[in-house]
Amino acid sequence: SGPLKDMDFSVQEGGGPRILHQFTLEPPAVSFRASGEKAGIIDIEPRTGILYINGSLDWETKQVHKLQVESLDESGNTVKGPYAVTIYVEDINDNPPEFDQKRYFGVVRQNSRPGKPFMHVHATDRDDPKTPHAQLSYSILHHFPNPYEEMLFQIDNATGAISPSRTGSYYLDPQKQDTFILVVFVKDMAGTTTNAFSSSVDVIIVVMESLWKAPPTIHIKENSTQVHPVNITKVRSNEPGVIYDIFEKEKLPRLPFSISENGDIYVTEPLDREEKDTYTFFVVTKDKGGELVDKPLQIHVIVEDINDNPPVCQKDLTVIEVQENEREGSNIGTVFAMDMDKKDTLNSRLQFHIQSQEPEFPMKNLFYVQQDTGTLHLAGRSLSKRESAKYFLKVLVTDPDFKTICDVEVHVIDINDQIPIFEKSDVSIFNTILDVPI
Ligand SMILES: [Ca+2]
Ligand SMILES: [Ca+2]
Ligand SMILES: [Ca+2]
Ligand SMILES: [Ca+2]
Repeated sequence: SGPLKDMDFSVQEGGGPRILHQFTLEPPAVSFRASGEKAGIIDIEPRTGILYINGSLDWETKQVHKLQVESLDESGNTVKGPYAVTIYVEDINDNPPEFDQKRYFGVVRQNSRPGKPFMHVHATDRDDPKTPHAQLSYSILHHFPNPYEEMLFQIDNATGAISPSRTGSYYLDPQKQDTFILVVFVKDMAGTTTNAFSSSVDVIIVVMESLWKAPPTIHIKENSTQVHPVNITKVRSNEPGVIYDIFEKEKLPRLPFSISENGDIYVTEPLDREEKDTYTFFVVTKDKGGELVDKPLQIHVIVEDINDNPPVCQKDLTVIEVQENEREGSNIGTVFAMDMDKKDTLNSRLQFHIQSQEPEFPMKNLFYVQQDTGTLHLAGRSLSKRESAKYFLKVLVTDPDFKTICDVEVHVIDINDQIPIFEKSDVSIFNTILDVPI
């Protein structure tokens, strides 16, 4: 108790009738009077000065009650005051959290990124949000069906955002199970005490097929004469408004592909299979903040061969030596040629023909070439150096569209040419040559 002055009080809500204070009378005052936000239960006893509450205050109804108190003399005139008496109501946890909806419906696409929310639940608690009484924590109580060890869905316990778990991102498949029911639980007191209030709600989730799928391997014919860029495929995100981008896997000096803002993929220039025959890159989607939205998709491109390379002779001139005593039919050497087009296809299939022989003495067709291997053989007879020491052959090498001529020179040699044996007279000539001063 004490004399009349400004005073503040804190009262817990729901506490029942009580006395807060007693003001002492100071002559000539004989009584007190209270006015203001009395809520029908707060008052002061005029003669004793007892300030009391005749019932329970409710924080959710009114958090502060402001009253004015004055003291009066016999004639009812104010002696002191009015003074401010303020009663602050303290919250207690007397309200359970309640979900905003009777039940929730959500749609999730197959292959969604783990942790990417596709829906939210939300509950409200009427208690003081500045206290744990209205701090809510969400969790998944039941998961029907629950076919894997880890749940397919997860909930952010603070925000109520529901997203696929890592397992869900991998296994969700509308072909296997297209509907799930989650029972989501919410507790106040931040979920930390067992005597918190709680509520639950059903969440029905439908799984839909993903639009975000890698297209099958793309085949592009090399050296296309079409006007570029040429649309080759498209991708579509499950999310609206994403930004598409291409992410290069190989460290290429340039990547001849682009993607439009709606996911159409283009080749930007003609490709050359002989330069590079496959391309692999990723398509990604990002949100406005630059965060990845979908899992990157791998795009695989195969450059298809066309016959755009003629055969090439390995040497400008192939020189072959043949001894006079080589028998007819003998293999005397090979004309080598290659073709840059795709191996083991007709585009690089080479065939060989002898187009001409110089001189045609003592007859034509002294040689033949195996048409699929390029090996040269003596035809009908052995060669004689006295008839001709050299023959010039033009060998025609063809693929299905191109032809190339490879030059071959055949040297006819005898044993003595091959292994020089110097007779005495020859040696003296040799020495004479060496003796000549330069
Ligand atoms: Ca509460
Ligand atoms: Ca309360
Ligand atoms: Ca070719
Ligand atoms: Ca080619």
